[in-house]
Parts: sequence; C-alpha cells; structure tokens
Amino acid sequence: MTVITHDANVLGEDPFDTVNLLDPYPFLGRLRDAGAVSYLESTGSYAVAGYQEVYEVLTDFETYISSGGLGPRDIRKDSGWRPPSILESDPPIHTVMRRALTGVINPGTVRALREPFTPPAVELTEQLARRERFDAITDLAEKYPLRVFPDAVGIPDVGREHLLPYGNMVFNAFGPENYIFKQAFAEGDEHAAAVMRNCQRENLDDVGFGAQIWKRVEDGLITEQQATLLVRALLSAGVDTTIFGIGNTLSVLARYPEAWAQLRENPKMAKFAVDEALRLESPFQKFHRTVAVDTVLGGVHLPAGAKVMVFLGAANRDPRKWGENADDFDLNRNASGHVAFGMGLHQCVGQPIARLEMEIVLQQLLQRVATIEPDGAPVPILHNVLRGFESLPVRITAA
Ligand code: OVM
Repeated sequence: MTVITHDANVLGEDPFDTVNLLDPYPFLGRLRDAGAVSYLESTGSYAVAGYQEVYEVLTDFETYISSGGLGPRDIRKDSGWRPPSILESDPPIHTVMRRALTGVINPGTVRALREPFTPPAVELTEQLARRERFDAITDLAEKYPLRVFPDAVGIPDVGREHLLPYGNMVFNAFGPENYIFKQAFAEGDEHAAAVMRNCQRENLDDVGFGAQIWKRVEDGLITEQQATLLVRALLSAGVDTTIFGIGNTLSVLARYPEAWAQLRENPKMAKFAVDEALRLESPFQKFHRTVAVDTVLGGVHLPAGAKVMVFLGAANRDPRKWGENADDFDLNRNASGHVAFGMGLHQCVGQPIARLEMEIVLQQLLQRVATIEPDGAPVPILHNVLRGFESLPVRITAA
C-alpha cells in the first residue's frame, strides 16, 4: 500500500522496560493491536509487530536497509562499537560475504555434523536421565552448544570462556545503551580481543568452518578482513542463539506433557516441535532496520533515515497469521513461515546448524526421559533482544 492514510500511533510504552523484557507478550499484544505501524517515543523508532508488516520490512531489503545497524542508532552516522558484520551490510558487499558463507555452511555441509554432534548429546542426556530433577538451562542448554559448536568452527580451547560473554555484548548492543548494555560491556575489551584472536587464520584448525571460510580468500572471493569478520559472525551469532533455542524449546515442552508423550511415540516429529517452539518462544525477538528512502508502510509515512524496530517475536504470535490459538503450543500446527530465523536476504545462515543441535538434543532427551514437568518457576533472563531463561528447573522420570 503506497497511499498515506494516517499517522503512526504514538506509544509511550518502552519495549526495553524491565517488565516488558521479562515478560514480553502482553506488551507485544498491545503493540500489534495499536495498528500496523507505531512510533515508540522511548527509542525514537517506528515499530512493526504484525506478521504481514514484519514480512514486508524483512523482504524489501532496498527500502529497509541493514547498513544502519540493528540497534536504535544509525551506525553509518555514528560508528558502532566494532566494524560492521555481514548482518550490518547491504548488497553488493553483502552479496559477496553471503556467497562465501553459504558455500561453507549449507544443508549439505551441515549434514556431516550429525555424527560428531551426537555423542555429546548422548552423554549429557544419559547423565541427566539418572537424576530426578535438573536445570534445563544450566545443566543442558548452556552445555551442549559449547561442547559442539566451537569445535565445528575449529577454534582453540583457550579463550572459549569468552564466547558467551561476547555473545551477550553483541546481542545486547542491538538495544539501547541502558544498564543491561553497560553490564554486558563491563569487561568488553577483553572478551572482544579474545574472540578476534580466534578468528585469525593461524589460530583455526585445518578442517572447521573457520578454515573453510579462509579458503575463500585464497579463491579470491573475499578479503582477509572479510574472512576475519565472517568467522567473527559465526562466533557472535552461533552460541547464545542456540542455547536460547534449546532452553526455550524445553521451557515449552515442560508445560505440554501431551506433546512430550506424542513426541516419544513419534520422535520424527522432533523437527516440528522445534519449529513450533521457535515460533512461540523466538530467541531473537527484535532488531532494527533503517529506512533508505521515504516510504509508506501500512498507510503510514516513514521518512528516510528512520529506524524501524522489527518484532519477530510478535509476528510469530500474530493471530491474523496463526489463528486465535497463536499463543498456544500446537504440535500439529504448521509453523513453517515463522520468522524466528528472520526472512529474506539476511535470513540466518547458521539455521541448519541450529536446527541440527536442537533436534539432536531433543531426540536424545526423548529417548531417555519419559516425562518432564516444571519444578518451580522458570527465571527469565534480563536481555535487550533475546528471549530466554537463566534457570528452568524440571522434574523428570526416566524412560
Ligand atoms: C554477526 C552477528 C551477530 C549477532 C547475530 C547475528 C543473528 C549475526 O556478527 O554477524 O545474526
């Protein structure tokens, strides 16, 4: 729709308010109900929360560009805290970087990871199945990706302890410079330096994704600087997200015993459970795009230079897309089309790795755990853009 019909409704509520971060869904419902496009006074950005508008912004990469950064500030005017990543780039630079990355990470190359990714999941779930209760976050979700992913990239053992704190910096920087941001950046230089060291060719093993990316430099496809940044992108985007993905999936399944029983009978459905859980509890909840040229979205004029906050977690619960039971977990729902991995040009490259990790953990747990239920209240994490838990106590019975 290119006709201006009204102004954006102005919202005084702050998405980064502690209450809204700890339990985002009531606010996201109000944001969706407020209209196609809102203006948020707190951040000075426009906001889209409906599936249709989110889809439109994500797929129109010429109007809604990425080189302004994913946070509320425009990093073209006001440089960011680190050199821009592939996710903060537009064509034609993006095109080159993306091609290099998808040559290395794609469903074909990731299939080979099932073998090395399985034994750590067997070991972890075997140990946990002997217990009556455990913490699904600290005992499982945080452990598994750190066991398998850094090896797949091929980084050394030293410095791995910086990965989680670094991911915490990267993602919190997609929000405002509030106290959460400041806390994440308290020892930021140290974490960033350690991660950057592991992106250098000489510090990577010969076989991992890191080495494969560096091979593209020899092929003349990308520069050394771009190779460094692509390895950095893997290490930035690949740890926290999968931890939250596993944790959120278990947080949902612990509340739906019938679904657990159904999955035990038919473990091939694990894939669908993962997608439905990602729809319902999307780890990456929101980020910004920048308006490149004056445009109209949902009848509202958006001026060039404006920031638009894209609420993935709200689109994934939009009743107009998912029906009146959008807030419920439904194993028989077709969750495909959810935007938990984004949509369009920048859609998550690591998706096959993330899906593989989540599916393996879930399948191994299903084999060994007959029932799983909450054992006290989950503790949501205070984070600017990621949705997840720092603790999720569960009680189980072994199979
Ligand atoms: C990157 C990066 C960092 C965080 C997230 C992300 C979800 C990418 O450095 O490229 O994608």
